[in-house]
Amino acid sequence: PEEKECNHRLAEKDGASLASAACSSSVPQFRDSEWNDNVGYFIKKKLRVWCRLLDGQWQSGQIQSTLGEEASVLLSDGSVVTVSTGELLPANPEILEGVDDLTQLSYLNEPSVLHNLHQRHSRDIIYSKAGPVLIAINPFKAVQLYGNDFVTAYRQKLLDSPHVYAVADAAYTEMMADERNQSIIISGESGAGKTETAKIAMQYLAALGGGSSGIECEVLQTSCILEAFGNAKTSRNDNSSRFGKYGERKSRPSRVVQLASGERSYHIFYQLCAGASSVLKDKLNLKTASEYNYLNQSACLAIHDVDDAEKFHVLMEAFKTIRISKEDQEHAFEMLAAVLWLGNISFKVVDTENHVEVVADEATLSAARLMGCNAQHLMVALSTKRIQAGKDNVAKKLTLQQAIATRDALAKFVYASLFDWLVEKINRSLAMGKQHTGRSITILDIYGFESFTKNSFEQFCINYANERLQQHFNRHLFKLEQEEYELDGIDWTKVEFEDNQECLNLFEKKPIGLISLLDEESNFPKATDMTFASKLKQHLNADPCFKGERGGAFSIRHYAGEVLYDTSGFLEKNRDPLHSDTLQLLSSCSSRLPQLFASSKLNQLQKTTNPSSQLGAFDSHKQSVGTKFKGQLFKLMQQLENSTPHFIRCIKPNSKQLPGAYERDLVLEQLRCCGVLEVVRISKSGYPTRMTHQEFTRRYGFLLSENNICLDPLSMSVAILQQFDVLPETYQVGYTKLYFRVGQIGALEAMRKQFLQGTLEVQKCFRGNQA
Ligand code: AD9
Ligand code: MG
Repeated sequence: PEEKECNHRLAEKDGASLASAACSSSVPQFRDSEWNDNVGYFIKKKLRVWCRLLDGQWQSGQIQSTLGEEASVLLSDGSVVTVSTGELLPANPEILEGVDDLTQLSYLNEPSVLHNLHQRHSRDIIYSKAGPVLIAINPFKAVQLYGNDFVTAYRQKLLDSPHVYAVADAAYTEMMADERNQSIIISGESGAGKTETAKIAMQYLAALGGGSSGIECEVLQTSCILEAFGNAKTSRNDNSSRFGKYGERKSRPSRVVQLASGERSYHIFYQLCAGASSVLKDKLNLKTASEYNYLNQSACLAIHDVDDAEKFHVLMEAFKTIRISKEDQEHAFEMLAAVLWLGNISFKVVDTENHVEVVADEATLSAARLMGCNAQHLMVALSTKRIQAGKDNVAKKLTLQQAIATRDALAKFVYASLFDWLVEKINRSLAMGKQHTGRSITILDIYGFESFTKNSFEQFCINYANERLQQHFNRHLFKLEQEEYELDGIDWTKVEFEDNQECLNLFEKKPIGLISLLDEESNFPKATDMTFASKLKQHLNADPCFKGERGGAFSIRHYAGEVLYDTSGFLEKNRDPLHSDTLQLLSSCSSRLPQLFASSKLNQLQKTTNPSSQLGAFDSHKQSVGTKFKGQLFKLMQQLENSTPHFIRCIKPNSKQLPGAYERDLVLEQLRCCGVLEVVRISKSGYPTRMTHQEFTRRYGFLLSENNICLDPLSMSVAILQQFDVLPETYQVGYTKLYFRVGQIGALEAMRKQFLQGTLEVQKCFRGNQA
């Protein structure tokens, strides 16, 4: 180690003496990709580089010498390694260490981006920017960045470091100034902090609403209600949002009927069982959570440090604040209890073909009573299916498996409808009683792009949605850039942007896009996942974004990379499992909610199919899950397109939910998936570094000879650029700013540093003489 230490010092000293001789040559021009030809320059100027070691990790260092394709590099820990020059990338000059905005970096390669975020994370600076995008790294601990003082500081622009508050403030200010709706789009993987971030944004907006006006209270109570009904404990997040207003989330209402070990169903079920008053319990014939099949199957009934009974009381208060009437609350609780009792309904097999009848026990009677239907009708609906035989309708008995599926589909449908109904209520309540301006800020908390080793229908839907959002994002970014360039008199045709329209066409084309083909196969009784896979191959193999793979798999080239999908389960998951018989049963109920749920489902169908279609025709006109998803997505996109978007990408720095730990590969993967690297790439293709002429001349003006100093800032900028032979294709001169291609400032900075060091040497010398 001693020897290494020695080496290191030697190198530093060497650097200093070299520096005094520098500063006469012109600035070399190169992009990241061409930089290998300029390794010599990095050696000469002792510039920092990133070096990929055998374990795949990047470390910073300085090239000492090169021989053919090999370079010897002095690493920052003092050791010297020999690597192929292909394993080297340029690192950023020190003044760019830990910058607020990644696009300010001269070199936007992966190690530089990762290092910058890591630096900030280790200092508890959890927010950064990548151009217009806010990056939020989950701290997994309380950070002192929120509260009234911070709200005030951001409101009054006393603070300008990246923050959710700054994003919320921009949305609010633009809404007021432009009279345009705004949207804050938050994405990231499970546990990355989307919901917390959404709440922080809401806190800010609520505080602007005037604190005591009551808006604050109401808005925050809203998230309390939505969390109770929409969130659940998963293995990755104790408070995971499993149910959103927009977009089917992973395993959407499936969570009602099926749980994995260590996971819970929606919080509200446990809260209700633990916290309901004895009067309410009697009314609902409610037992403890452990007695319900839908809750006890995962052997996980409680969450560490969470008191469900207390949460229930908080929820009741929230209902009161939001003005959900006592009657509506009770209707909602009845539906919850009905769902729980449905899960306890059992079947007995009556013949050798595994056909079943429903057991008429407490579960069946309670479920029927809570929904307000005839118990006999419920039993028939759950154990038979009416089919058209010639002109007649005949009831066919279901097998055990079919009956269970029918029962679970009913439970899921009731819960999903209840959630939608509640969201509607809350929105109406919030809109009431305020002088409604007609303008709004939508906060969207949406699951990010996913790529696992095995990807199924859920990933297919999620990634499709993210592809749409990415296009929205690209177009917005393009528009922003174009506007800025045009305003400043820059020729923007030299900036290239990539669009992902091809990939979207692959999903949406009719009649031979992925979704259409999936629907076609789902409607074909004899089809299997394998016939679906070969159909895709047959029709889509010429598509550049598609590739048929072996064993019923296929891959799609998404903006964030290629994803391999396994078709097994696709057809089943795409089919709407709700039978027309079940829907008929619901519309015959005497309780208000089941009726409402049935009629809104029928309405939805009539909008998308033949207006004359009746209940009986439901099965043949049923909308597939994929098509319904596409419809919801289009509606969402329409809403987003009518608003000014603001983007926040949440990053999970480690998979153990620990404060302080930073797993580079995990972060890199997320940066890629949530499009941050894409922003960086887009920035690279334009002119990512911008400086006003004033800023530029202030920093580099001293490099000029005396007779240029009196010029105006724009002319001075041009003079500096000319004096140092900066190639014209690497910059553009705007009215107010200079626009540089990526990497240019780094080279100018190196020159400036060397010049200053040179001056320093002279000064030292001078002072020495004086003494
Ligand atoms: V999921 O897709 O809904 O499973 P989210 O929503 O991305 O997920 P969530 O917001 O629930 O994640 O955050 C997970 C946990 O990270 C929280 O429960 C907090 O303990 C922690 N977290 C997230 N953001 C912050 C923060 N800004 N400050 C402190 C945070 N803790
Ligand atoms: Mg969440």
